[in-house]
Amino acid sequence: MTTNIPQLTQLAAWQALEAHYSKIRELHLRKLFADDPQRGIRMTVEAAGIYLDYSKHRITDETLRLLLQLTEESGLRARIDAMFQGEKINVTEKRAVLHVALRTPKGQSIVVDGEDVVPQVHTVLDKMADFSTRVRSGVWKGHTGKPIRNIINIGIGGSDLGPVMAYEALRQYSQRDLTFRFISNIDGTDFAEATRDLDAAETLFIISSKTFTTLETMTNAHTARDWTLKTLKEAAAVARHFVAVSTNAGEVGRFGIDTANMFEFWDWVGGRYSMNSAIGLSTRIAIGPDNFRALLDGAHQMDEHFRTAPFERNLPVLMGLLGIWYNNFFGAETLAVLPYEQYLKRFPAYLQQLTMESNGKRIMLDGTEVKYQTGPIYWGEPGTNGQHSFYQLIHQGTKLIPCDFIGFVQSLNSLGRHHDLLMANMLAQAEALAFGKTPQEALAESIPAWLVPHRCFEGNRPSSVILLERLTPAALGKLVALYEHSVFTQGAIWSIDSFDQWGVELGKALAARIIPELEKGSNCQLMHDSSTNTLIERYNRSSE
Ligand code: G6Q
Repeated sequence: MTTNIPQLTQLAAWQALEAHYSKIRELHLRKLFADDPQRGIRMTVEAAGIYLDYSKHRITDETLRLLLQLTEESGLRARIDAMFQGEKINVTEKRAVLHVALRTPKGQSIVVDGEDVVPQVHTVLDKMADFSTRVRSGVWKGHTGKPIRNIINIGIGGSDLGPVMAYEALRQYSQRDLTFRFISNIDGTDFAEATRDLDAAETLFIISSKTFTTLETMTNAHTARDWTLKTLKEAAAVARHFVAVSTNAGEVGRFGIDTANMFEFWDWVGGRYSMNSAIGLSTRIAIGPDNFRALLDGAHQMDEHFRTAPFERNLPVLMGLLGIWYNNFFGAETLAVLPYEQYLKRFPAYLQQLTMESNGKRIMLDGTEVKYQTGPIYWGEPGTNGQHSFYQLIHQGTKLIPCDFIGFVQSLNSLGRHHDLLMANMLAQAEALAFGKTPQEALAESIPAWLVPHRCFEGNRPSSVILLERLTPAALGKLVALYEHSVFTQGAIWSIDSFDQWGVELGKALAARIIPELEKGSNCQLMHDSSTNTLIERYNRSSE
């Protein structure tokens, strides 16, 4: 593939940013705030119901000006337009990238290969609405006539992390008399524990797999079929207890699922960008069609903001640029995502795939190697739990770790003072990271001189505060789209393909080679390296 891409490090804006970085690298947030009493008011943006305070970042107006210049010189606007217009921007897989179409309202159009995809999206959404209403109301019965009470999504990666995260995030809106479980791991423990207390006659499996060939998912799907038939005996039971979400009707049919019970999506929806597609079927059953619609509407609002807002007021663009500033100039290797909302406990895990599978690349669109760092490591845990574990390193360690704090003004479970205490902690952490505690301040607290070095906080540790009103389905849609587009912004500037994932292939191929070597009675001659051979021999000896 030959593509004309800008040589990032040669751009005037990049070089100006390098010079600017060497001037302001030591500048402390204490000084930046002291010099500008309006900073915490000025350096904020509000859009689509999300308030972003980016004042506690190690930036000046000049930093922002140069980062915005970088978007111009690197052609970000054209890349955004290309995505929304359905161009095949996933160049290594020759595919369009249109998760935004999944939340485009009826009546609008996005054309791929001469075909408007929006009506297809709504046909599937309508089919999902009808099916989820029948399951929720008990009209959809199992093989013995009992209503379905348990819904198990079997999928992995993009066909699991979005559904799990969304179910946990929106539990408050879920139909509480239904039980939802998610099986992803090929480790049999995952299946065994998810099903041990369930009655097969009341259990519906959603087999979620874009390709319908993924080893983990197909192994779990076959185990699920055996588990179901062990109780229900007749093969006809499969039709009442299994539905599929896939792009591969042939394999779905071969598995024995009636393709009338298949919910379709398309190759222009990447796995990690698929939670708004039929992959969200479990979410839709859990929260109902209206709430699911609100989730899509929220995401669409953020899509429109990203597509149309000027970059200096554009939330995903600003977040993406701040990430580049730390990743490429300060050399920060990671970013912590810290939701102060228990329902978002799986959000960091979801973001890990979204960000790292998208931007963990070293080859550019033209096939040459990057000369700069790309995607940082994302990680995190909900507050306040993280405060009692790893925050020590963020406050006083030797590494620079920018943080995203995510909080909500209203709690979904208001219990006494809990929410005020939660939010006080979030705000205090951002404040402590930014401003720290000086030796003078420590001494003024009568801390003995010998202890002062241990009790000081240098501060100047950057963070964003992302504040929303309330965790609703719409708010979740906006948050997800915010991060999706921030990942897009970074990938576009780094000139990498954020939508492929070739890095997962080699391990899969090698596993396929090892599988027969671990099977009982196998006499394969082992041809690996000495380490792998010895480990295989040891495993085979012990498992005999
Ligand atoms: C995501 C990846 C990957 C994928 C899984 C499951 O972007 O493509 O995580 O979602 O490997 O694939 P299937 O849905 O095809 O089973």
